[in-house]
Amino acid sequence: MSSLSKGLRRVQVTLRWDPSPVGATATDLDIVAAAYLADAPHGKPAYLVHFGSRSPDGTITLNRDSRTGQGFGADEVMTLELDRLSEGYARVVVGVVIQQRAGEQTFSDIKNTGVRILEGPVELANDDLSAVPDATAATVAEFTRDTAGSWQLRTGIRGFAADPAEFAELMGSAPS
Ligand SMILES: [Ca+2]
Repeated sequence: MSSLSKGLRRVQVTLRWDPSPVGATATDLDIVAAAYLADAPHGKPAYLVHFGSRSPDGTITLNRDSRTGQGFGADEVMTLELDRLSEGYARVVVGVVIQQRAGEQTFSDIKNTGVRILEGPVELANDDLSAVPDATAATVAEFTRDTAGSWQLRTGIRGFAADPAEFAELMGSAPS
């Protein structure tokens, strides 16, 4: 075991997208995090964090929420204080979901998406959602606690055809 690998401590996930054209209904994407307990890492989430739901212990926070994608830089920002999560939690999955009040939209309808994962000034991942054009939601990051207790990141985009409520139930499932 390398003593240099201390694991992740405080991570930010940022999301950006271009607003829909003038006259079209606004496009609303949301960052969602789901925390899982060690005894059910792929089961039902212990809790969810999104624009309408906070983490019970304040360790995962949505700092910025956008309903349109307008403005410069990151439209949504979530902070995960992994080193403060209680030992009962073994896994946190972060995803992006399209709110469907404007009708059925997929990522192919949304221009210039961008997802970045940062720890302080260090960029851990930088991707977009173009790999899953037919999806309405996607997981973008998986944080797991290893046997030494350190948090590790697994990146990769996995698309889902699910509404926000269905996605919340499915986002932690093991890949089929
Ligand atoms: Ca939003």
